[in-house]
Amino acid sequence: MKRALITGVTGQDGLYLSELLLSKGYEVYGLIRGQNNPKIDLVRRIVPGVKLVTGDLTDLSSLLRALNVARPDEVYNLGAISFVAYSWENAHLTADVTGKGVLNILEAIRLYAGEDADKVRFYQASSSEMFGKVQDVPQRESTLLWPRSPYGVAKVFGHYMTINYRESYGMHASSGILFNHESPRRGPEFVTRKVSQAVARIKLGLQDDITLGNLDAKRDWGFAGDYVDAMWRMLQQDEADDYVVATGETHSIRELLDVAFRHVGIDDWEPLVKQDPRFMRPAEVDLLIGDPSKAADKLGWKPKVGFEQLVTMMVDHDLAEQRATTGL
Ligand code: NAP
Ligand code: F7E
Repeated sequence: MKRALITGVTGQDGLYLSELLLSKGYEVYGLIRGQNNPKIDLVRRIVPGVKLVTGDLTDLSSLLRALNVARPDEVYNLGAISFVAYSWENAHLTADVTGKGVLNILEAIRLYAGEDADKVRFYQASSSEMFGKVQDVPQRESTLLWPRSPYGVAKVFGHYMTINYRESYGMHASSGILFNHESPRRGPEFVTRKVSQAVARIKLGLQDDITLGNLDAKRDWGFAGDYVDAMWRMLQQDEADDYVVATGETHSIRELLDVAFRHVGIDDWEPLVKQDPRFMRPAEVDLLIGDPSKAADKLGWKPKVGFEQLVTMMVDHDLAEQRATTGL
């Protein structure tokens, strides 16, 4: 039975990855931070098979302890401060968790495993935000990185640290450059879930309108359940490497609104959408579209859920959730 340790187990991807690994017969350990993390109940409900170990990415000794408990064959480093807008307001913290946290977990693995460090396979959750002011369209593994936020800069540090540990110590350390991926488990601070929740509430008469920022940005949005499968596939390769994981399609926030509102029978959404500079970013990433051909060729990975299916799945989920909580 293989053993895996997941940091960020309480997050969207941590939950999907836990389900995937448990279904493959893994013994799964999830790192939980904080003395009374409110998301523990969620993890216990959705993936009761996961064993919880306490630790924080900013605390190297806690990571060493967690490794000694989990004794993992595979480590998936999904823990991060992941909300880009928040990273400007908390840039040092973002650098410590999202950036230096990667160094901490890599170093903890090296100290824990010693000469066998190559036997503990490592996945780093890198991000398309590293492409920022994009230098190629579509973006691929070789595209020059030009991050536009403290989050993006921290992810670049983690990406290169992962490559450095691979090259310096022969570690099986892979970096997955994942484009935006969403689901009904997405945090409500991200635009897709903010829209799906608001559309459901507007449809049910619980909310009048929604206030957003930049409607013209374009993202390559996929389904989180598909993307955790790509993470797992990376760690099953003989050699560690870096991979872009994306759908190869891009859509604007306006198109997201089109699909979400149309799904509940509202064609003209303009009167229901307000804009506020509060939701604009000091530096925007205008266009993301990934080229997933390396992941397709080497990992045999392909996304299964398309953009419309993703958005309607999220709206349907939020309609059901709002109905259940309000009794409507
Ligand atoms: P998420 O839902 O925001 O989850 C982030 C996780 O990080 C949570 O479990 C959180 O735990 C944990 N965390 C925060 N600070 C920590 C710390 N100091 N020590 C240990 N854990 C900590 O993010 P996600 O969408 O699942 O994304 C997973 C990873 O992929 C993240 O690294 C993200 O940056 C990256 N990524 C995401 C996307 C995407 O579109 N979703 C795309 C590319 C890359 P708490 O419950 O304790 O807060
Ligand atoms: O923004 C625009 C916003 O916050 C998407 C993270 O998982 O994916 C995610 O980062 C776009 C941006 O995601 C609102 O300006 C407009 O252009 O949903 P988001 P993100 O910043 O792309 C990457 C790959 C990650 O790695 C990150 O961890 O939508 N937008 N109006 C808005 N965004 C938000 N959140 N709220 C608005 O009201």
